[in-house]
Amino acid sequence: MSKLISLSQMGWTAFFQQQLSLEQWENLKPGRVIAQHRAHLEIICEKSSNITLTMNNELSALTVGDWLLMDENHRFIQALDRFSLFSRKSAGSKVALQLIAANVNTAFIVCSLDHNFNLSRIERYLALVNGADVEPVIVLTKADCCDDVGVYVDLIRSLGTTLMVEAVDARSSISIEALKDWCAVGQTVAFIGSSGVGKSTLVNTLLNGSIQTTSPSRSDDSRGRHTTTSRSLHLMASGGLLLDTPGMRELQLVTCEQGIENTFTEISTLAVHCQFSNCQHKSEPGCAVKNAIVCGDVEQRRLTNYDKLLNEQARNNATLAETRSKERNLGRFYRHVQSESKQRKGK
Ligand SMILES: Nc1nc2c(ncn2[C@@H]2O[C@H](COP(=O)(O)OP(=O)(O)OP(=O)(O)O)[C@@H](O)[C@H]2O)c(=O)[nH]1
Ligand SMILES: [Mg+2]
Ligand SMILES: [Zn+2]
Repeated sequence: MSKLISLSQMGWTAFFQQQLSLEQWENLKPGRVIAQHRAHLEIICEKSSNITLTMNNELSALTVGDWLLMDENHRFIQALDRFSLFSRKSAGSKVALQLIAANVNTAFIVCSLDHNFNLSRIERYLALVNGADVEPVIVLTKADCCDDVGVYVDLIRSLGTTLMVEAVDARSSISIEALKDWCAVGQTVAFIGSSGVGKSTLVNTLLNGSIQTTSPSRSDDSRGRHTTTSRSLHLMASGGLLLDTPGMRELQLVTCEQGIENTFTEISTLAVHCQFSNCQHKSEPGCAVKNAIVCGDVEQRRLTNYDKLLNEQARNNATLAETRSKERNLGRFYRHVQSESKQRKGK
């Protein structure tokens, strides 16, 4: 992102402004993380060229999309609160929860109108997106290859009457015009969906016509060399910001029980009326959820998937808690060894 852009074009809103005192506003400079590398973060600032911050402990707690404050010498001062956050269980054992993307407004849940179409998978993505406090929009791709688009749109609407859904040919900029509403100035969008559904195609079509996206970015390292880096945040011609990071592909359900409840609101609402407070909606008497299934008000598939997702996130949470407790114990052990060795040296 080399063009000089304003704070509001970068996604700055009252939500961030209100976190600053007058003094901070006058003396500090807000910046937004647009790329994360092993050794540095790449930051955009209002009406200035990009800034590279060398990685340290504090900065490693930031992710793409985050806002931060710097002093006039571009020293990191403070990270700002996020309104949304995607995270995942890390593959390595060191950090258990890995941050993927922050301050995303809208997630396009991409699903193709072919054999790949799967309601339960879409519900899983919905739970993830709802759990991250991001607004979901279902994008049905390959509409050009499908004769019954309306049938699929109705199926999506059956998951929630207020769900946003658009059917498109991802290769055509005219066809994806309907997505522009979510891509206006200052809006940050991200993509989620399984392999082959057309995420990259959609990204390319959305970035078509934008000036700075196809050329590799340059960032100066300490020796004045230019290194080519890949950016995760791009400016779209429509004015919005497109966040494209590989981590979004491997998201798992962790700490998103609320996201699951929000995705299956009719089940959570009915559960309140079950006879027993700990009803599992299996074979308990007076189960309002089972009754609704018998009456045809709720699909059995919905309940089965709701259970499956809750179990999945409980399992992931359990291993996360286990990793954390192991780390704590290890920490205690190291401190103990250190203090013992100090004592020995002191003697
Ligand atoms: N006809 C048609 N083909 C599409 C559409 N969207 C994507 N394709 C094709 O589907 C194939 C897969 O699209 P990609 O954009 O690479 O899919 P992806 O989601 O990025 O896949 P991964 O990178 O593996 O996760 C490509 O050959 C695209 O040209 C569409 O709306 N209509
Ligand atoms: Mg791709
Ligand atoms: Zn019940």
